[in-house]
Amino acid sequence: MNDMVRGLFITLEGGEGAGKSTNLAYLRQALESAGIPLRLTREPGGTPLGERIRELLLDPEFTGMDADAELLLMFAARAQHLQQVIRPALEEGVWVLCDRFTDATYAYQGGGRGIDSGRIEALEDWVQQGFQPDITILFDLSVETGLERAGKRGALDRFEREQKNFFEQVRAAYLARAAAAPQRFRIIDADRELGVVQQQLDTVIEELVSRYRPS
Ligand code: T5A
Repeated sequence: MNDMVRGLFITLEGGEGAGKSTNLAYLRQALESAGIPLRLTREPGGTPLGERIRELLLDPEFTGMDADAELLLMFAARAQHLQQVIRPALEEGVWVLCDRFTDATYAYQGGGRGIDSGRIEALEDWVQQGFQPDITILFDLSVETGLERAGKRGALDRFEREQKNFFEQVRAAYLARAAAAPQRFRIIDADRELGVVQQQLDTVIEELVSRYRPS
């Protein structure tokens, strides 16, 4: 019998420029220092096929992409990611820290694009078969702050070129998801300066480390 302890699946979510990448490095350092075997990955992407799909999704050349095509591409990349990276790592007892996952689909394609959540649920059931993150850290911040931060990084991708109202819908959808699943979500006030954001993360890190059970 396999008595390996399954790894924890942790996702990071938030609007544009929320600080996920910046704080992924912080989380990594803290969890690895505690001796936790870790795999960092991202969506869309995380596999060679997924990264190619990501290029298509972010390319401003495809402005006006059909919303269903966008949704299906997200789940195509996700199916590959789950099969090739996420599930095998978790089964080996490795923790997976993933920059965005299906909550982003509900927020961007559901909230932002207005796709009915029932259709997203149908794809989620098909691709994930009930599989969910164990913990989701939501970096919540005002749309103004997020876009200002994202804008400082240079050329804007296809999503970052959307209107403010789109991002307001994204934020509202994320907060609604968090309110509906408080046991899974940890909300970070990401509008604050980095040191204060990381103080909030320290509480989450303590909780995560306390859940680590070496096999
Ligand atoms: N998408 C994704 C969907 O539509 N549906 C889906 O299902 C999925 C999975 C790509 C896009 O795909 C969409 C959503 C996205 O638009 P992405 O690459 O994760 O996904 O998108 P971004 O939000 O653009 O991710 P970024 O990596 O670009 O932003 P981050 O990681 O949130 O922000 P980060 O860490 O790069 O920080 C941005 C800037 O702010 C500074 C940083 O130094 C950096 O310069 N910063 C701060 N400044 C002041 N105070 C703080 N507290 C700061 N924190 C960070």
